[in-house]
Amino acid sequence: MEIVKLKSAEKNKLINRSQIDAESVIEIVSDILHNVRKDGDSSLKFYTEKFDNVKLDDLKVSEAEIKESYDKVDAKIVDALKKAAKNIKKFHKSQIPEEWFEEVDNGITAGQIIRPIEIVGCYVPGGRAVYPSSVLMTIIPAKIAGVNKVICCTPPMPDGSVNEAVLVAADIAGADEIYKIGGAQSIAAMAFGTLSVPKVDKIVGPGNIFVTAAKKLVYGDVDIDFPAGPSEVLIIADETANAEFIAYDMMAQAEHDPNAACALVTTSENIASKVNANILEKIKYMQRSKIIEESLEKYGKIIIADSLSEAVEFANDYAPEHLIIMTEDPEDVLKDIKNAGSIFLGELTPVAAGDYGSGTNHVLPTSKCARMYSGLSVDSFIKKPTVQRLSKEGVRNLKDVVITLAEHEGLFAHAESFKKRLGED
Ligand code: HSO
Ligand code: ZN
Repeated sequence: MEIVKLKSAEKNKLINRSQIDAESVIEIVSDILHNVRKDGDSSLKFYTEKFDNVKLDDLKVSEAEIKESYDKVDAKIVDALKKAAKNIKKFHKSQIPEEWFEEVDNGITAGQIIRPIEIVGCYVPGGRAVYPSSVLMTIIPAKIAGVNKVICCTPPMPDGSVNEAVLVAADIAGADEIYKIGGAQSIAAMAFGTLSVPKVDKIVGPGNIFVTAAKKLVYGDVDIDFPAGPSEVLIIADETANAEFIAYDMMAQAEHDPNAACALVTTSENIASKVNANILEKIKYMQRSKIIEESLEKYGKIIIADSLSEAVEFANDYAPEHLIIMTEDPEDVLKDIKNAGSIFLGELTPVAAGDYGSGTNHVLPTSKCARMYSGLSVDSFIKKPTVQRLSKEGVRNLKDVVITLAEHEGLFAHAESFKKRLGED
């Protein structure tokens, strides 16, 4: 990888990475959405045959299939999923917000109550990215938030089955229903509802470009999480960092996708060249070396900063999905971090910890979206209706504000509704 100086390089070029070009598939996705909305299940079966090469009579995964999946999955994997689920549950329970009320002014109390979304749909990709861990990450926070029904959609294999580890993970996480539907057609099914698939209020979970385009198009009919692009990591390191660890952290993210973006910004030229040498040496032994090579070639960067504060400023501009801070005092650096999906402190905390078991969520904003989005959390699945109550004193207290502003806005029924409470005309 090329090693560049932050000062001399064009910052925008360094920050730039793969963008999700949903525009390019809008037409075919719109067509799919339209047809599923019009023809329901028969259209879902048509697309499943067309895209997944299987003719299905029943789109729903049966209880028996879920039971059998446990026998097909190695006991070690079931155990690992259970342990991961335990930590993810514990972490997300702490995210449950409190309801509150306060006296805003004399006689006026107001506050917020917490209510879960009623029904949620989680998309689980097939293909290269069959990740049972992501099944835990989408379903568990919804269940912890108190969502009444969580359904899952995932593409079937040509024999009509669904990946057994995905089924086990969905069962451990507490999914209520699982459907063998993938792609844009599954997003349409969940957004509009069909005879077999219930209409949901919110759709979450990563997917390919068709899924992402479909989610964007149904936004408004339902809520969605955020557009999910290829994985990313940015590492901030000083001279105390471990170059070998950094090399593996970069390769770990790069192996997700040829379009993944992995960058290191460091104050140490020594670390920069050591990381480069480590990657060159180790890449050939990695099972996914082709994907890693392609990703690092396209979006891999090693950048030298003059100071730690310059590195932090760069990180904030980069707004990475994952940020690793490998410096002498990571907590001190953390104070100045503004934009990042999930943050990993110290050399013993690889992104893989958060991917699988530290409890935090790994469905995170990419492509600079960490500037305005947080990752999936309990908050993603709740609403906070506001509540207020006025006493006689409160009505008297607020009279001038309400009547004056209502009359100014020409809304005399508003003013009148208030005057009535005062017992005045
Ligand atoms: N790092 C990925 C999530 C994942 N890793 C799933 C392993 N499995 C999110 O960018
Ligand atoms: Zn990962």
